[in-house]
Amino acid sequence: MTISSDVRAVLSHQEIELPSWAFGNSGTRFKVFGQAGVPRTPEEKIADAAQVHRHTGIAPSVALHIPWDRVDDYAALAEHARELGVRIGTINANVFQDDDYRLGSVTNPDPAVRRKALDHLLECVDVMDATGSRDLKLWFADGTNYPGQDDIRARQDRLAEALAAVRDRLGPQQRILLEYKLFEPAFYTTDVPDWGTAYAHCLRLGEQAQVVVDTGHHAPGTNIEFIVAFLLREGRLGGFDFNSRFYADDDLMVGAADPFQLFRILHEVVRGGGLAPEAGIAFMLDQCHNIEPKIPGQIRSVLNVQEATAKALLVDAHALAAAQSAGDVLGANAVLMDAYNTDVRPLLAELRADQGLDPDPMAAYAASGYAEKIVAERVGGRQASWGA
Ligand code: AOS
Ligand code: ZN
Ligand code: ZN
Repeated sequence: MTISSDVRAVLSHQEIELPSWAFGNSGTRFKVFGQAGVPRTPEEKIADAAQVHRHTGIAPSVALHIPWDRVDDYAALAEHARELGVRIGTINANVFQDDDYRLGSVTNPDPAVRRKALDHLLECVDVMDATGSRDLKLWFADGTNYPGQDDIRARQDRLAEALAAVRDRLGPQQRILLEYKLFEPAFYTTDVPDWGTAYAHCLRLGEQAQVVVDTGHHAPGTNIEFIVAFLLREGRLGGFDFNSRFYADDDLMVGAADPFQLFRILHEVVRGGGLAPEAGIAFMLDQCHNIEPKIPGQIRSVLNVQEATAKALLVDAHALAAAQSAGDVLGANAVLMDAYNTDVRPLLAELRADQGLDPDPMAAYAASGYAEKIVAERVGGRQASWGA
């Protein structure tokens, strides 16, 4: 099978953003398994991300997490990224790790804690100014554990106030990406628990606020592709945090648990025009590689998204529309399944060869010597989650 020029064009400008925290040691609350050669600094995390881009050709940006990636000079960090052939992407704020945030950050009943949290969010916009980043990703761990613990409505008011203050601080090209999550770490109420809550806040905030869909943040059985279709149709899908899950927010490699779901999501992205650069959808990974090696884990994830995208692009849109309008249930389903069941790996290998890349990025990385080099050079690598 040869790849059509349209499909090739779309695939060749696809971009997937890597999270800096995927390269450091990470684990569960039970154990963090350290790996040799993990980065000690934000500069080294960016170098590892650049290595993923070198082999895949479609991962040209890396998301930072403040304060895990705090440096004195963010413009210099952005320059470092450029020298390595990548750029700094989304800035992720962190208002969940300080003792002060026990009862919440921007929704905390204590105005002094709310002020501290807001100051951090505004500091993140300063970082964006220095790095040239477009997006500020906001995920709040805020919520309550017990009925009656705090006033649900008042917490929404406090949230709205903080979000509006951040919105007012944004430059014209900058955006808030508001992420929702069903539960955890709060177990009774979460202040942004679902896409509807995020969407309602974004509507009030205006055009510069968009919803982020983290694929691990829903109740089991939730139809995520419906959410994607809806938000895209409303012009409010800002991006994805891709990962996969078997149970809750597992943060496993995207496409590992349910490649068919990933395909269904990307089909809706294609259907809604979300792959066009002007749609502004940020395709990000949000994963933790607890037991697998990190750089190959990221390469595998990027390839999984690319394969699902290629399959989604192979859906015969005319045949699908014809079957749908004829009420041909089985025929319409067959059109989708034909695309999903296509082995796109040869097409993608061909595309990479045409771009001057090794057709097999996993093998190319293994043969590159980079893994051995970082093990030899880096001693005392950092944990992703609480080394600032
Ligand atoms: C938390 O569950 C979320 O997925 C966030 O995106 C989180 O901020 C990210 O994992 C790193 O901070
Ligand atoms: Zn996330
Ligand atoms: Zn998450």
